[in-house]
Order: sequence, then C-alpha cells, then structure tokens
Amino acid sequence: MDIVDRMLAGDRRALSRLVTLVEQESDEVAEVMQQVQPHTGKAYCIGVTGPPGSGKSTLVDKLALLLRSRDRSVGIIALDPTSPFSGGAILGDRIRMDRHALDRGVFIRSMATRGSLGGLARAVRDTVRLFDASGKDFCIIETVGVGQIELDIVDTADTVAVVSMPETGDSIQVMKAGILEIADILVVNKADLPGAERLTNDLEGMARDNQREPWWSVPVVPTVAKLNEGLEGLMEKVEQHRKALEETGQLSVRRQEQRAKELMEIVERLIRDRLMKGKNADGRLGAIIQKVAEAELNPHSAAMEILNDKDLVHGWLLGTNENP
Ligand SMILES: Nc1nc2c(ncn2[C@@H]2O[C@H](COP(=O)(O)OP(=O)(O)OP(=O)(O)O)[C@@H](O)[C@H]2O)c(=O)[nH]1
Ligand SMILES: [Mg+2]
Repeated sequence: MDIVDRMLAGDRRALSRLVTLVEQESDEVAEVMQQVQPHTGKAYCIGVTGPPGSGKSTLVDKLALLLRSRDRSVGIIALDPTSPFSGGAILGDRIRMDRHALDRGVFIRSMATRGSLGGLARAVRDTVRLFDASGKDFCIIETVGVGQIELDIVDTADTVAVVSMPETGDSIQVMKAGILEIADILVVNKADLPGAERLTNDLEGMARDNQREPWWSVPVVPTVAKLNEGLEGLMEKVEQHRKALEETGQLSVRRQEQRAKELMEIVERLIRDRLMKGKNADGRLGAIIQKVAEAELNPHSAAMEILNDKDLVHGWLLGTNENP
C-alpha cells in the first residue's frame, strides 16, 4: 500500500491516517500490519499510569523533552478516559502538545475510550507498531488508573511506571494490589508537596515486601515533573529495567506472550462478529437464540447445539454462509 510506504518514509500525515484506520478497526488493518511488521521490533515502549491529576501528562511531556535532548525520537499515545476528571486536563494537554508540534521527532496522538475497551487496547498495540515502524526510538503510553483496561493496555509496554502523588496516599492502599501487579517503577511525583517522603517510604516498603521477579526490585523514584526535576533519575531506572529485561531474555518472552494473547483476542472477536452476523441472517441460529431467550432451552445445551452443528456455525465461521 502506498500510504504505508509514505509512512515508512517519514510522512507524518500518512502515519496519522494509518492510526485512524487502526482506531476505526478498518478491514484494511490486516494488510497494513502485514506490510508494517518487518519494520517493527526496535522501539522501546514505556507505559505511564496512575490516578487522575497525579501529573502523568506533565511527566510524559518532560520525559519526551529529555529523550529529544538525547536525540531520540518519541511517539506518545495519550488515552483520554473521557472521565469527568480529565475534562480540565485536555486543554493543558493540547498546550503541551503544541510545544512539540514543530518537532518532527515527536508524534502525539490522543485516543478516547469510545466503545469497546478491547478495541482500544488493540488500537493501542497497533499504534505502537506504527510508531515503531515509522522509526520512533521510544513509545510512551499515558493512561489513567490501574483497572482492567489499564492492565490490558500497559501490557503493551515494556516498562510500566505507576505515578502517585502525596495526596493519593489513601488511595494507594486501595490501588495497592493493582499497582504492584503492574509497576516496574514507582514514581512519586509532586515530591515538592508535604507527605512525599512518607509516601516514598511506604511504597519502598510495599515494593520490598512484594517483589515479583528475582532479577528486578521495583524502585521508587521521586520527581517534580512541573519543575523538570528527577526525570534523569527516572530515565536511568527505565534503562536499567530495559537492560535487566534484555539480559534475562524477559523482553522477548514478554513480547512473545503478548503477541500470542493478542492473536487469541483477535480470533475471539472475529468469531463473535461472525456469529452476530449469523444471528441476524440465519433463521435457525436466530431460532435457537429465541428459545434460550424464552427459557425453553438452557444456554449451555444451546451453545453445544450450535457448536456441534457443522452446517450452521462452521458455515458462518468459515464464511461460506455469507450470502445465504
Ligand atoms: N506541585 C506539583 N504540581 C505538579 C507537578 N507535576 C504536575 N503538577 C500539576 O498537577 C496538575 C495535573 O497534572 P497533569 O500532568 O495534567 O496530570 P495527569 O495525571 O496527566 O492528569 P489526568 O490526565 O487528568 O489524569 C497540573 O496542574 C500540573 O501542573 C509537580 O511535580 N508538583
Ligand atoms: Mg493527563
């Protein structure tokens, strides 16, 4: 495809349009990704997550500046959760983005949680690949919170930094399990505010007591993103984590697991899509669904009936019933 070639040659508008294709889950995505694949595998991906207002965007912005000062190119994906909290942040984000607008080494894309969360996670993964193929050295994903969506999304990242700030001290307890499950680095931002030291100590204790991997102790890094303080220290930890992942072989293990999981998700989605098509177009399938709806048939038996009927579902799954 022409547009992929243009993107590979550094055309930003082509990159932007391809991200849109991916976001819209266009039918062309498979072809695009086939062409993009050989050019991927070089970018390093950093996930930045944490509660609303903890300073993630400020931090990501400063991290991008730091990387640019080292002549590294950066692609940023900012996930706007369309939550009431972030309403005020959008303008600020836009101003920050404008600062990078003339810098060809930075590409920023916001994505909203519109419909399916699974769809968003897929779009993020493919966008990372597009950034990678377009030659970005680093990819940064900013997302709010530590719920299931974030878990799925930060899975994409090689190194995950969870940002907290002094006022979130109480919610840290609530997020504790989630944080320790995903954080490779803990950032205490707004270290200029009272309570930062206590939070740092608490997190250090938590990290010590819950070490996940023998080869990595999750560090706690204080930053004052607003004043551009602590960013070098953070980047140093990212590089250390990267080195540990590479030396233990975990980087390729993680990426392999991620790709296998992604495949299963895509297969599941395609089956579901085809089944939905069949539901509307195939009278027999519709009839079974109706029976279940009216409690005439239990859903377990109905599911087996569908799966055991070669003609019915296999036809749909293989696409041979496309035009009955
Ligand atoms: N005191 C202090 N304020 C900071 C620091 N870093 C960021 N802020 C401020 O905190 C506010 C929120 O910053 P953002 O970067 O928008 O936070 P965010 O986590 O991206 O917020 P959402 O995207 O809405 O979840 C802004 O007013 C920043 O200026 C810091 O180190 N110290
Ligand atoms: Mg933000």
